[in-house]
Amino acid sequence: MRTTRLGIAELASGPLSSDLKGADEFTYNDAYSDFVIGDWRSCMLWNNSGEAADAKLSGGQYPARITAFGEAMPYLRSVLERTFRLDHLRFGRLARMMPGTVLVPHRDFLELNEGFIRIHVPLATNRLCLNAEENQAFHMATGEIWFLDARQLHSAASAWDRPRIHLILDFCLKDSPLDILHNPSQATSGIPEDAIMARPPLTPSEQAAIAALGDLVDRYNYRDILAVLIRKAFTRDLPLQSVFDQLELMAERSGDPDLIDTLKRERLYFTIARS
Ligand code: YCP
Ligand code: CO
Repeated sequence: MRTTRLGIAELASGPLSSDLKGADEFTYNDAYSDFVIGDWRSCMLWNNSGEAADAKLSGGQYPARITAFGEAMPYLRSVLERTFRLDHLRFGRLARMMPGTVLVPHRDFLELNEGFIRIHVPLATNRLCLNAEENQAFHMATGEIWFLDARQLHSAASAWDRPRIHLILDFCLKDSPLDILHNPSQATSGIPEDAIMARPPLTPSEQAAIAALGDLVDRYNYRDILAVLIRKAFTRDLPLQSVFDQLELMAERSGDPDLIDTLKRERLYFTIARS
């Protein structure tokens, strides 16, 4: 199944905000910081060991064990127990994305033998918080339950001035992603229209401005230029793969062989293989 909105979790704003207030004080880890430009951190609520310090996804056992941080969100836990078949849950995390952050376009699960059914439930978000997949940008609203096909190239960006908080759940189930729900509704297909951001094409002068960054790029600033390109992909019709293409063209224009080599390696790591 491709990325789809599966349904809506009924979240009562009072009890949810009291859970989230507590979550302000949780310890967020730096796992996966190489995918982040800005500040994106996560906090384990369920994992293999029940120890929040085990911060990375791995193969392993289910049902997952709840951590002390998971226990400290009793309202969220009650909603999740009612909504999801938690006996198939492997990992549950809070992901906190700070203002101005972007994720480098990547595919997930490349380092694992098997992937998971990846679910996002936004808990605190705004229309200025977007995800992108291949050649689409979209917004996931508070309480919506999304299946994200995380094996597709994807990214995220926030232009909101507050932390974007998502719950990320990884399930192990051979059946359709819909089967992680106690009460699956009609299967829809693809990203719904009302979630998609209109992205007009790059204007000729924007294209020229991007090409000219090849005169500026070097090994000290290429992450900044990468961030500019990623951000542009959320407002302009710029497929995520072409973010890497454009950066590679700039590196070639710069004539720096080390930079060209670094970009090739990084693109491979984010999109093809982690070894
Ligand atoms: C995600 N993938 O797409 C995560 C963020 C890196 C791995 C961190 O939400
Ligand atoms: Co990802």
